[in-house]
Amino acid sequence: MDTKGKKALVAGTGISGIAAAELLLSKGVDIALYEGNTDITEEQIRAKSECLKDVPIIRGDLKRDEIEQFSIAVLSPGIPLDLPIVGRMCEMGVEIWGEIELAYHFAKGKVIAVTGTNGKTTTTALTGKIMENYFPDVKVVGNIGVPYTSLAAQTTDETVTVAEISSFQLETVHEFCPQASAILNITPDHLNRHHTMENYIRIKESITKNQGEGQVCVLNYEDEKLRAFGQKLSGVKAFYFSSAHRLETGLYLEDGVIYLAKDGKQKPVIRTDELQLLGRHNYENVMAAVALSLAVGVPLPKVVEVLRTFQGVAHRIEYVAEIAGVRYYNDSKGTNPDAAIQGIRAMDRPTYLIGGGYDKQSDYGEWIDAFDGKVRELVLIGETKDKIAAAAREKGFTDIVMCGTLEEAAAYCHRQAKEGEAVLLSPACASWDMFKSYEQRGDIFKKLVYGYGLPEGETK
Ligand code: UMA
Repeated sequence: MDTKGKKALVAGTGISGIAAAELLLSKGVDIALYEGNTDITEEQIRAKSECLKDVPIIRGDLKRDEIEQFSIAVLSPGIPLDLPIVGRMCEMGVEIWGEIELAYHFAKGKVIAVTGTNGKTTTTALTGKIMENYFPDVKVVGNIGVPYTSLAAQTTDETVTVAEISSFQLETVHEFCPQASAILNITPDHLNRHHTMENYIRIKESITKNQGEGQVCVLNYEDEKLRAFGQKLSGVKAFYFSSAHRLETGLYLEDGVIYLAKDGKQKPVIRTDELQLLGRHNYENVMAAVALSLAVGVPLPKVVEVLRTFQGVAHRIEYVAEIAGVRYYNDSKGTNPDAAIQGIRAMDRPTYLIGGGYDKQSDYGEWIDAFDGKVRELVLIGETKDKIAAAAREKGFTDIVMCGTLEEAAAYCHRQAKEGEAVLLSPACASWDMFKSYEQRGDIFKKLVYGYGLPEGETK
């Protein structure tokens, strides 16, 4: 694929669309911007970047005579491929690129790519920190919140780029080829966009599609689909990690110690009580990050130095404050039932659980099973609140409270929770029905909690 002499349409004016537009303009490519949401004005779009001053902007529908001028369309991850305008562009022979593909096309150096339903952000952030401890130039990009296109032009042959890649982003990659990739786990998520689990799995596994000899794909041995997938891989080498089985070759967890095994010989890497991260899912993230780091040549002692100090990421089972003996946790990144299961599992006290949000057509049964007697009351908000309440009642859980807003839900929990209990925001749903992002939802929750008063001497 080549961008020379072609006119490109950048679809979506969120952070990835704007970064893609800036990259294309800096490479001398003629572009126009498309925004489907007509509530967003031209002025608002232009205000996002100085270089958009003279760029044509199309809003709302995209007609055939408008499409004619473009040979490439760069889609933001939030734009589904089954949208009528995308179908129209495909029919008219427009090449569809994703923002990740565009960045990769212009980027240099080595790429490490992390996907999976849950744990991507923690694994990407930790891998990034390990890389920074060894390589001189490291970029951490992708779904984690920094568009790859925003940094692609700054990369050199010496750069190591660690990219968190979502299924939305994988749908539109063509030549993207990481030196080392990881698929952490695959459980139901985003089924309203990908329609079937088979399709979702196929998209996640496509992270390896251009990988070959000398490259590595790190896989979770405890995920049966991924275990089988690794056995089918050819060219690219599968490297497994396991939190439940001793492996002949790979990384595994046994009796609170992470081991590196090669040809049946074991070497302890670190004890889990030396880590700042908690929970089995996090030990899996740690093993994936170690495997990725070894795959690109970081010496084990340089890896372990970072493992000892890494504190985790915001919005993922994040401790907010303890007020009057009640501990508040923000797990706004628990955007699907499986992630929220990790959230409630991590609680070691009776918990007021705030859930609900944007409807991704998830099944909430297993999440409710994971309450395991720990949930005092389930406080529901958002588009899915009735659906979750019905699922909970079906499972015999009836301590349910309905609230109109996050403010109302947090205030209710604050009034009810007693010393020794916890309040956890872990919605099991995306945020898009009421908030711009899960970050915004988590930040608002933290602000509300801080508003209840911090104990003497404690700072935010
Ligand atoms: N838009 C349309 N038509 C549509 C859909 C969207 O025109 O049908 C427009 C919107 O009106 C808006 C723009 O597209 O103007 C938004 O684009 P976007 O949704 O792709 O959002 P960005 O701000 O570009 O952020 C994207 C990712 N968003 C999504 O995947 C939904 C961010 O992931 C990512 O951090 C960022 O690129 C940088 O790479 C967020 C996310 O929620 C965190 N990801 C999902 C998840 O983690 O579950 C996959």
